[in-house]
Amino acid sequence: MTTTHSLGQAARQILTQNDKGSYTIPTKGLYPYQWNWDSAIAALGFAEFDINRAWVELETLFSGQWADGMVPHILFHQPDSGYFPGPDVWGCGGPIPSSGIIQPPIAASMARRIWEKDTVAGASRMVVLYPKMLAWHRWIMQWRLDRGAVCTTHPWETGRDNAPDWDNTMARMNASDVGEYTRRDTAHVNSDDRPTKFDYDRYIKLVQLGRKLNWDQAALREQSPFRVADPTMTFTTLGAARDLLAMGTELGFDTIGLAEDIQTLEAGAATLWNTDLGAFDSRDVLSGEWAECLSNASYLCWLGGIESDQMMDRLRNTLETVPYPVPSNDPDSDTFDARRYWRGPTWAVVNMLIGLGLEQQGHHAEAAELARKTGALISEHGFAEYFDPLSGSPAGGKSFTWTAAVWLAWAG
Ligand code: 9YW
Repeated sequence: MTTTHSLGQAARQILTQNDKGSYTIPTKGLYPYQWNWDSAIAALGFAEFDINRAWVELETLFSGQWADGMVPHILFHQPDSGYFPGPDVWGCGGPIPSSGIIQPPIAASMARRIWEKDTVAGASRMVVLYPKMLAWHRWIMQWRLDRGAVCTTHPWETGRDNAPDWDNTMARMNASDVGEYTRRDTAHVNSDDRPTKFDYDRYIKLVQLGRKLNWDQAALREQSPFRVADPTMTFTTLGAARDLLAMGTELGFDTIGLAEDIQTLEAGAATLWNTDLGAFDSRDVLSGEWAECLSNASYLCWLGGIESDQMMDRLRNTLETVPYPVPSNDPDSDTFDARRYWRGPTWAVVNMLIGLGLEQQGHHAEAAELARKTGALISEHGFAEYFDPLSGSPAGGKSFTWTAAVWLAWAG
């Protein structure tokens, strides 16, 4: 029988095996670089047994920050032919070869939790880290708002690659001239569980457009066919703004504008409420259409400090009726697919972010229930990238960093 103790050891071992010295890869083979929000989660996991290594993880992430404040979604520290698209395709000019888009900005919220465990040494680490985190926040506020909600400019930015949230927007895009390319992801894992070629053509098309425009945000805002205000980006930015304000106030750092930003983002979060759906939803900024998607990101409202009785009713129902919650797509939706990446599967990492939000807002019973169910899922089915929400069966990459970190920091 596997005990909590031995699972804890296995989780540490995964972090250690995926540790490249100053950054952690999500999993061997499939994802051989440093990913932005994975790294913030890895840091929280490291903080359970090596707090210095936790800080180093965040410091390495911010060493890839661009001069304008942007923090890329992937840092290509070392060449690796096992992943596509690599730095040659992105054509970016930051201090470290990188992608040209971001990911959900959870680093500040994870940094706050690590700092609370380590306020003495943490205060000096924060002297360097805090201004960088604030600069990234300001970059997002400058370039990504629509009616106060935060927009994603690429499905990869939300970390929810092929979520049905983007289906209508992607269907309107023409990618017929994307050219030939070879995917590498399907060489590592089952292609039936991955985004389709239709999706990938459009992912690459958007990268080509960004590169053509030199990743100029003003030009991209004018010309990109993909701009969607989304719960992932909005709630994580809102949560990060609150955490930056709390840390900055406590440590006596620059907090100028943060209180106003929080008000702006709160108003933006309200624009994501789809009354007919009865949930927080994604909104295509260019067409004005709702995605009509209840996703696991809809439940990140609490992480953003936003209360919703209707979301709470839905969460309780999901906890009762779905065998392995929280599914990334509503099981009653026509687009639900229990195995295909962000179109149905349960992601332990999103569960933790939902759970941390619930705790922060004082919903302790629901937070504990979600942590218990996530812990059971991991202990029965291992440290997989994600899981089938109906059977619990593991899918995607194995020995996955963030699933191990979730066990250590929250579910174990
Ligand atoms: C890709 C690394 C990343 C995650 C994303 C996930 C996937 C990368 O893997 O995206 O190439 O599809 O969707 O959330 O950060 O784990």
